[in-house]
Amino acid sequence: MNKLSLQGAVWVASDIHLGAAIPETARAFQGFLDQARRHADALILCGDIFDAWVGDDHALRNPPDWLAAALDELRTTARAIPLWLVRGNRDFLMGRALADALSARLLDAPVVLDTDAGPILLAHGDEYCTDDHAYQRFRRIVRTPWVQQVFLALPLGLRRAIAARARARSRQTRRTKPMAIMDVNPAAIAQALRDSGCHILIHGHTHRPAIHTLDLDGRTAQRYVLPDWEYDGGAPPRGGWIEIDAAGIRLVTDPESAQS
Ligand code: LP5
Ligand code: MN
Repeated sequence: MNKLSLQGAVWVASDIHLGAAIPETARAFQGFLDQARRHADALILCGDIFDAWVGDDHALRNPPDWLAAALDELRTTARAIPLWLVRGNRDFLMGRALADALSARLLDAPVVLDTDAGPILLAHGDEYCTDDHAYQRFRRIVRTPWVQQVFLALPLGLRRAIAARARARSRQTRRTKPMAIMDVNPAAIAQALRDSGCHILIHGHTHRPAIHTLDLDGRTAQRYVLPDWEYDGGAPPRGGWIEIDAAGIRLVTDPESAQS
């Protein structure tokens, strides 16, 4: 199991899904990054930072304006505090070239964080949605190294088309999928905690921010779910993060505070 020791105030956010048509979400996230630079000692972005990532080259060679602005903010943050990037199910193709260009570091998850609040298991969370067999099949395929190499060797335009097709298919299948199977499986969570030796888990992906208390073999454990970010959809704004320090772990879900 991967391990990382982080002292001081560690902030964690995920599921921002940065893309071309979400200016208000991008603005709120910039406000959050500014706060993190001022108040955190390290920042972990725990997956699905981007809406769909088709390879580092498209970002580094000639990024569209929205992406260039996002990369600048991330680079500014990484130069102020250590910035760790965890891959999610939308941006599992983020690579070393991107991390280096941002002065950030990739963080392979699941990972045990050794923090001032104690040991914490951290993961994006999609790996725990084990009842979603169609997704887990898709995940096994797209996480296969040779499949990724073949995909990354394709012309950028074709990669973008495949990603758009996968996004469309995902939106379509989600409409009919029972909500329950798109959440984490309790047995998978319990086993992950047992395997890690932790009694605290932080993950994102499900877009169901909450703090859950569970019994793990007679001991109390807690599962923190990170908020997703959505300021453009017309619905009530969603956003937030988790703060870890010697005083404990806090889930911040007040979207307005991301902008202050
Ligand atoms: O992402 P979201 O929140 O909508 O739903 C996820 C699961 N879906 C996915 C798919 C992603 O959205 C696709 C992102 C593409 C990134 C670029 C890489 C492109 C290919 C790389 C090849 C190496 O993660 C969804 C879960 C849901 O979370 C809740 O947990 O249910 O899972 C599914 O929808 C599973 C579907 O059955 C499979 C979806 C993709 C279908 C593949 C078609 C690819 C087109 C090929 C054309 C040649
Ligand atoms: Mn996700």
